[in-house]
Amino acid sequence: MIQQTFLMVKPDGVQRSIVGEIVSRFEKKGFQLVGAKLMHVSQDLAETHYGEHREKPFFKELVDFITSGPVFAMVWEGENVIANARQMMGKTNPQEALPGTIRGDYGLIVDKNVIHGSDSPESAQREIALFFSESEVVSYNKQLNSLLY
Ligand code: RTP
Ligand code: MG
Repeated sequence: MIQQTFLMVKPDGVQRSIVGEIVSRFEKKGFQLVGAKLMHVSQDLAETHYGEHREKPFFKELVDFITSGPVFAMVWEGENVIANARQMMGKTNPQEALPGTIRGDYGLIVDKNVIHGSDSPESAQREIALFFSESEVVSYNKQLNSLLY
């Protein structure tokens, strides 16, 4: 099923200049970029976005980190993109993420794990709406898609 997901290069990834590398991986896989912006995440947006972790011991640290510098927020579209992007990202803890995954190749510790990705269709819908207005998500046909599907 063709889906959309919300992906975000976290402040560590932006600081380390691997935004292009990360975008490139999803492009080469065959997914289609339909929304993107470099932005600061406000305290409010961070707390809403990570609301499911409000009671966790690492919540404050998580919010402080995601608001510490610009992030690169993206919407990606394609076949089964929600689960597939999570696979390409690797496990939450980069120490457990396999080589070849984004966190496995670029991350060292769980607090600074380079990228966020929606974990379900419900999360994807919620997070896309949180970060992007409707007019910022651009649907368009790519010739290439006829070679993929
Ligand atoms: P994300 O939401 O950022 O895509 O990561 P995820 O689904 O793989 O992991 P999740 O359980 O949603 O956790 C959100 C973020 O919280 C940080 N975390 N720290 N110190 C810890 O034990 C711990 N556990 C999670 C990570 O940065 C994780 O990405
Ligand atoms: Mg998560």
